[in-house]
Amino acid sequence: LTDTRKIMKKMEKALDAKRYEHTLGVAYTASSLAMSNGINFEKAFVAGLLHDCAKCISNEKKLEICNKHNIEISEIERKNLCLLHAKVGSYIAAKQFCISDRDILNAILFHTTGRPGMSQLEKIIYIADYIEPGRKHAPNLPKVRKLAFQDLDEALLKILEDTLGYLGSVGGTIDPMTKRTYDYYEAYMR
Ligand code: DGI
Ligand code: FE
Ligand code: FE
Ligand code: FE
Repeated sequence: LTDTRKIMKKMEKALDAKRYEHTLGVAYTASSLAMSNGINFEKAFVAGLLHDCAKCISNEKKLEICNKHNIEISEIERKNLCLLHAKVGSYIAAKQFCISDRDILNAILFHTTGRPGMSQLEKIIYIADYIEPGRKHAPNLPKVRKLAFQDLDEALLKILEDTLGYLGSVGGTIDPMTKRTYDYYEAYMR
């Protein structure tokens, strides 16, 4: 793995102060979740540091990167360009941060929508993104925070449910992948 401190310095430059604070929150929360689940916490820390590496890139620039490197844009991403930060982030992690670990790249790629059959690391980044100490205003946060350290799958399902509920209430377009992930884990948990 590339030097963690170097990644931290680069992220501090690439992000605004608030987003960098969130990034550190996700990195430390993800490593804690990794520790309590007996998986590689250094990998979780790096994935946490990089998960939003494309968040402060303008929509125009994200589109430009996708066009230039033949990254496919789905219909829903085209309408909600913010969603693209996951795909572009995963690309940047590979190309600019020399991350070759597929699990880390997938954790970044699927951190916004999730996907059916997520790895432990993918779940941990998805959950840490939602519960990190600086995150506010999400419904059921105290409950989900507690749940996260008891059962990753239960926490994942609750976050997916609340995210779909939130998107429904504000009239946000639901990415088919978010719905598919919810349906998968809803059936899986029964
Ligand atoms: O980048 P962050 O803000 O840290 O977190 P994130 O990458 O999980 O993005 C969260 C935002 O993404 C939140 O406002 C909800 C939105 N989102 C998640 N799933 C979907 C979605 N937005 C749309 N339009 N459709 C989705 O399925
Ligand atoms: Fe994000
Ligand atoms: Fe998220
Ligand atoms: Fe995030």
